[in-house]
Parts: sequence; structure tokens; C-alpha cells
Amino acid sequence: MADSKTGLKQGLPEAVLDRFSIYGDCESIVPYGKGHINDTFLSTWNQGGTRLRYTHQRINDRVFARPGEVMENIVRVTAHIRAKLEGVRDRSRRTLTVVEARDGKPWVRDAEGGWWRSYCFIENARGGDLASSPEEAALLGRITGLFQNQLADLEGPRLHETIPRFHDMEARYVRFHEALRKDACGRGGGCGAEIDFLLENEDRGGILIRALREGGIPERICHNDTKMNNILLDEDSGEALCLIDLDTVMPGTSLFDLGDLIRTVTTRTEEDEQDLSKIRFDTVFFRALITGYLSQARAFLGPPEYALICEAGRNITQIMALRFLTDYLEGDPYYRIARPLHNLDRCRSQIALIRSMDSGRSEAEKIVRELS
Ligand code: ADP
Ligand code: GN1
Ligand code: MG
Repeated sequence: MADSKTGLKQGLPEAVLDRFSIYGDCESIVPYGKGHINDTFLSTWNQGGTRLRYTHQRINDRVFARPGEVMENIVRVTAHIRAKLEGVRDRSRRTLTVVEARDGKPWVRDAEGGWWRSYCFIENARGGDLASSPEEAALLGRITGLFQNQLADLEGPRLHETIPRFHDMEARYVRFHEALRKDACGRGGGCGAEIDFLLENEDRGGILIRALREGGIPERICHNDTKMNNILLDEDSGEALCLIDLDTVMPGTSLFDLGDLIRTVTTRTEEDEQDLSKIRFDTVFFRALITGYLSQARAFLGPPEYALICEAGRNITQIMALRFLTDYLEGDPYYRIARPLHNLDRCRSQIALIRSMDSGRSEAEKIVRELS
């Protein structure tokens, strides 16, 4: 199942599985999930007659140069959240649980130097690419605000920057210009309109990173990848349980997370929708999302952050358009693709969403003013 161009191994080596502290008989292992980055597997075990499941991931070490630091962050963050959930019902479904290796480390290295980790599988939960209702949008906002709030008092050294300059639009533009200049795959000619849009928006795109760098908005611990399918909801009640995919939890601005939520929760279309006419920024979902988010984030958010809420949605959508197009121009080395123009389609859908956000902007600003 693994993508040959990323150099990832096929399957999960048994020797790796044996070294995690998991007891019982392994009954099956299947590829799992729709993530663009890691290879994820789901295993089912019979432990004395009880069925238990785990996820196992080979950390993509082309994306994360220091997987050990990724795991150090994740162990600290999940332990901190777990401690805060003392006495809360269903605690083990409200944050990821790292399964240690038999040597006590939170990872196992395979024969080729690859890094593997395991988590308890969170049962009876669903992700999803689209919010099904404004109520669900509010729950997604609320759980993200809660996550940021839970980590606001994490003590100890600053978390590792697992991908340096991850949401730094200026650094992303440097790479984009380089990709344009090289045009290594001869693809630039076929996407002139998208290139023009991104060039016209280059200066505006720096607004969040400049504000963060210059101290206009505070640095906070955030998730940095809050697209909807990185949030699990209870299958029965619909309650939002937790944020998963914690590889990018590191210092940033709260607005990176809120921006990515706005990008993925306020539209009824998937990230790679090809019918651009269907892509619409929905202000009803936007209002619900912001209401849910502020129910938790009000406790720590300051006026400069409120002032940038609408821009944050546009900004994170822009950085995704830019990253998808850069990847397309470079020959798709980063994101997993299922068809040749997949990254270009993703870029186009993000640009269509920005245009729709711009049309709804005054309404969105009004909503934020009302809720602030
Ligand atoms: P990627 O970085 O590739 O996006 P994720 O960590 O998001 O990888 O995992 C991919 C998918 O696997 C998630 O979207 C989720 O559906 C599922 N998943 C991963 N870990 C768990 C878990 N512990 N419990 C339930 N589902 C999980
Ligand atoms: C990647 O890992 P995944 O699929 O949840 C990417 C995000 C993008 C997202 C777009 C580490 O997220 O930044 O927003 O794809 N993660 C990384 O779908 O690059
Ligand atoms: Mg993911």
C-alpha cells in the first residue's frame, strides 16, 4: 500500500510489532486511514478472549527529520492532557495513548532505520472530511479551543519544532519561487492562473507570520494540523473526543489552528473537489465553529488574535494552495497523490475557497464582532 516514491516500506514488519508492549495474539493487520503523511496500520489482538486494537505508524522521516523529537513532544503533550482529565469519563478516548516499546522507548526502529510508533486505537470514533451540521462545527471548534487551553500551562522546555517554519508563509514562498524557476517537470505552463493568484497574494499572505515574529500576536502551543479528519468524534453521540495526528504540536499561533478549522469545516466540499462551482464558504457553519471555539479560547485569546480570525481562515487556505502547487511543480514529492493532477486539483479547490471566503468576508467579520 505504501507509496514507492516516498521510499516507505510495504507493510508492517512483524519484528517491529513484536517489540511493542502488546500482549496476546495478533489476529490481523490492515492499512488504515486517509492521512497524506504517515503510513498507518490497524492491528487486532486477542488478549485472553478480549479483542483489542492498536494503530501503528511508520513516521515519515522525509517530512520529520527528527522522529525522536516528534515522539518526545507527543509523550509530553499526551501525558499533560491525560493528567488534566483525571476523573473524566472515558479518559482514554480523550487523548492518544502511546504504547511503549518493551525497552521503554516510545518508538521502535526497524532494520532499515525507520521509526515506528503505536497507539491504543480509539474505538467507536469517526473522523471525516466534512462537518455534517453547524452543531458538529461547533463541537470541532470547541475541542480545538479546549486542546489549546489544556496545553497553555505545559511546563518545561519549549516543544521541539518538528518541522521548522511549518506555517511560515514567507519561507513557503521562497520554495515556491524556486520551484517556479526550476519548473523541473515542465508543469508551470499548465497552471498560469493559479501561479498568478498566488503571486498577487504573496505580500498579504505574510500577515500571520509577521505578526507572530514581531510579537503582535503571542506564541502559543498549538496543533498546527487541525483539518477535520485529525479530530475524532464519538460514533454514537457525535461528541468531539480529541485531536489526533500530534506530529506537528509545537509553538505557533492559536490562529494557525483556527485557520485550518475554518478552511476545512466551513465548506461542504472535500479538499480535492474538482467541481469548483460547488465550493462555498458557509457562514452558518462559520458562526457555529467560532462560537464553539470561543467557548474555550475566550479564556486566553487577546484582542490582536480576535482581529485576525477571518484573515486566519484565508491565510491557512492560502498556505495550503501554495504548498499543493509547489508540490505539483516539484513532481509531487510530498503529498500522497491518487491521480496525476491531484495536487493541482487541491490547489485549485483552495483558491476557489479563498475567493468564496472573500465574497463572504463582510458577513464573517460581522459574525466575529458579534461573538467577540
Ligand atoms: P497522517 O499524519 O498520515 O495524517 P494520522 O495520524 O492522522 O496520520 O492517522 C491517519 C488516520 O488514522 C486518522 O485520520 C484516523 O482516522 C486514524 N487513526 C490514527 N490513530 C488513531 C487512533 N489512535 N485511534 C483511532 N483512529 C486513529
Ligand atoms: C497533511 O498529515 P495530514 O494528512 O493530516 C499536512 C498538513 C496539510 C494537510 C492537507 C505534516 O496533513 O499540513 O494541511 O495534509 N501535514 C503535514 O490535507 O505536512
Ligand atoms: Mg492526519
